[in-house]
Amino acid sequence: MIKLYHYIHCPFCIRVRMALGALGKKFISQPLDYHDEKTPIDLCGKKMLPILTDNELALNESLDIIKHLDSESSLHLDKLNHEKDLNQLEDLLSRLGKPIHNLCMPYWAYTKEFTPEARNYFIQKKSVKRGPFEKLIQNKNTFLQELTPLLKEVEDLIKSDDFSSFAKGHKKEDLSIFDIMLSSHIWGMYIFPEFQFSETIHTYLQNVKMACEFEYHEDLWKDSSPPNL
Ligand SMILES: N[C@@H](CCC(=O)N[C@@H](CS)C(=O)NCC(=O)O)C(=O)O
Repeated sequence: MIKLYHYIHCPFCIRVRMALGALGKKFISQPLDYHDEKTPIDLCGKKMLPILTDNELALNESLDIIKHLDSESSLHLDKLNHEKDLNQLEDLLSRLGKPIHNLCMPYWAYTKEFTPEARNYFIQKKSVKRGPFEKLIQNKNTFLQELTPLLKEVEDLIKSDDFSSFAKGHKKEDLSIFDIMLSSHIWGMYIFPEFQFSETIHTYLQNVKMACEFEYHEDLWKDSSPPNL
């Protein structure tokens, strides 16, 4: 059976989990400890997830994985060939990434996903680029202010005619790779205390969730052990 190695919080991993759900593919879900360098390096030569294994094959780019899974292009993968639209989406995702990751990383780090060892590794690694996590929390209002106009762009994109047919009628057959790329990238904000998406974005995300049978945290609660804080 195909197996997905992933980090629960990682937007690129969520992309693949959403695609697997939308395609109705059964898979072995393997959340990985963030400090485990050996497993991804043994599989693909570098420490980067998601990784999907399928018999002898090990793939580690989210879009390559989805192309491999969706050979019939049910997720309208032809959209990836429209360079202008793809560049526009990827540019927005990268601008969203900075405030979302600055806001969410300190909270992701204290979910059950992270053992104390994994948390130390994560905080140390991510602080190099972003600065100390306590400063990220102290500066949260700055990042929330940065995020507001970007989420307005997301809302405009969702409402625009050419980006998503799914957003209009929430028909599963209209769900595309663009819906998955956008949703997986902003999903993490659900963890940020007291943050609320606009009604338009929340409704869109919840419909994507349904179409993808996506459950963000379920892997962490398969057994009854308490959070490893
Ligand atoms: N282009 C890759 C990006 C994947 C990626 O950036 N993964 C991050 C997690 S969000 C990672 O594995 N980072 C390893 C690390 O920071 O140690 C994809 O689309 O799959």
